[in-house]
Amino acid sequence: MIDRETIMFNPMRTSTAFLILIAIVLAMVGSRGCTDQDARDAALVLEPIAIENGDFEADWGDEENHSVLVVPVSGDPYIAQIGNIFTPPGWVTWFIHAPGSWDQPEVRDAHRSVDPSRVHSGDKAILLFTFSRRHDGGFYQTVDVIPGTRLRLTAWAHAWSNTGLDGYEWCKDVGDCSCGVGFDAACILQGDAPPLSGDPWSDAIQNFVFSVGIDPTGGTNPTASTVVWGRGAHIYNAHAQPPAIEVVTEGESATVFLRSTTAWAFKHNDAYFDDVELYTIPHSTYLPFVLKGSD
Ligand SMILES: [Ca+2]
Repeated sequence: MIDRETIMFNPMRTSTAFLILIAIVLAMVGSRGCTDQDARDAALVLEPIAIENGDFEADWGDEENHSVLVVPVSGDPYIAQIGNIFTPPGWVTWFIHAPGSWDQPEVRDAHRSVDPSRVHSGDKAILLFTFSRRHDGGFYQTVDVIPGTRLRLTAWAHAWSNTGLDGYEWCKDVGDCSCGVGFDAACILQGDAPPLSGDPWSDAIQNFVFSVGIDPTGGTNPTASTVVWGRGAHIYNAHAQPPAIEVVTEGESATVFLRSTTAWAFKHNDAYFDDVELYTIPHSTYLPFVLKGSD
């Protein structure tokens, strides 16, 4: 297990300047401030492609699937059956595996009846989590497509990112408090967060990165060079969308990926996903827009 203290923190007290900086950043980004695609979206004609169980409402019992793609940092990926990974119907769970550095997550439904803030729509979302360990993983699904089609993928996600930090005992283990942002809903583009400083509270903003990706060739290895990933986003306490990704398909199938990556072995590294949507963008609407936040 990675010792959080050895990786990131110096016993330095939070400075007033950092607290002010964090407050300014949070005020600027708001709860859904990761992208400014609204104007572009209004000009697009988007044609949905069916994603099986994209809203994560299906009962796990429909497939009773424990399948997971394990991706060693060296060696070939392989499919395993892991009992505490309740893979949602239509999807395959995946994770990078380097024991002690990148560890196996657990997966299960998140029910609105338990905590409505974890669900973007309907009665359920999906939860992927590690306890006092880091993870780099998510879900994938391969869909049939027409070669040469431009696809656009979006999803909703957020984290509960919580651990014990000196001076912030009021946040420890509190379900609607994430280290770095407190009780605020936050969505900050990767690269726009305050730089790492050794201050534990400020640095915690960068713990989680959510992103979506597409392999336009239909491959299922999330580490393959053919996967095109969108820009990451640090999202906490409430659902928001990391930047969408667009690709042009190269074959008759494409694979969509959801990803959560944690920087540190926080006690509660909980990632929630909901409402995955895939669209085709007709050629007539290929306008010279540039997606802010896309690489
Ligand atoms: Ca849902």
